[in-house]
Amino acid sequence: MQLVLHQYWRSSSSWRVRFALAWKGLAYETRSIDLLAGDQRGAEHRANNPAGYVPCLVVDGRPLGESVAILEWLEETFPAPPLLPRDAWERARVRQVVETVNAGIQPLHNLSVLHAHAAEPEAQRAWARRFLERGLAALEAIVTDIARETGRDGPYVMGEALSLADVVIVPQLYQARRFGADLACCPRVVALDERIARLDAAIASSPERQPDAG
Ligand SMILES: N[C@@H](CCC(=O)N[C@@H](CS)C(=O)NCC(=O)O)C(=O)O
Repeated sequence: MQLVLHQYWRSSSSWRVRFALAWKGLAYETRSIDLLAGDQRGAEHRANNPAGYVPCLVVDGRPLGESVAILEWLEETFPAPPLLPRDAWERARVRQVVETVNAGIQPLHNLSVLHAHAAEPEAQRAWARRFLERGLAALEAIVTDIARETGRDGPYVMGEALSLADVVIVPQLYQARRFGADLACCPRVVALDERIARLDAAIASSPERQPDAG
């Protein structure tokens, strides 16, 4: 099976997919979509992903957009090593974390949203920080509640087993630091991030390791 990831080095949604591919030991090629040059809005990329965003995974010539749809497809197609728990309730808790990031935080600091909000970089950063800090405080409450509910206190969100919850946290914290968000609101998330970021799969998939890193 040929996997080609259309992505951008600093995109957190792209990093989620690279992290899962690395964790599952899957070989893939990359194509860089330069977000600063506007490649994501071009006809060629939109033919693959009509939303005009990265990432897009092209599987044997068939394109699939939306990082969470891609992560779920990867999990179903390559179930080992797993990134979702066996228990249905725990899977739902993992997805709650994933959607808190994917739907509740990341869209608000997306490039096109920042540009629509303001032309000045400092106003864009202030907007991003506002929603990052609100979202990360919610994420902190959720992962704290999961730890209490499961009785497992790390090293990862669901305990000993890495999950999609961890896969989305590391790229999100990377962006939070880029925008200068105050992380005092989420000490547990910061501690999780530090542990997850040490994994080989997180390091290999990190922005600075990508061929298009600038
Ligand atoms: N929910 C989408 C979000 C994709 C997304 O927002 N991608 C960003 C980079 S992380 C993007 O392509 N932004 C380009 C733009 O806003 O023009 C996903 O998870 O794939």
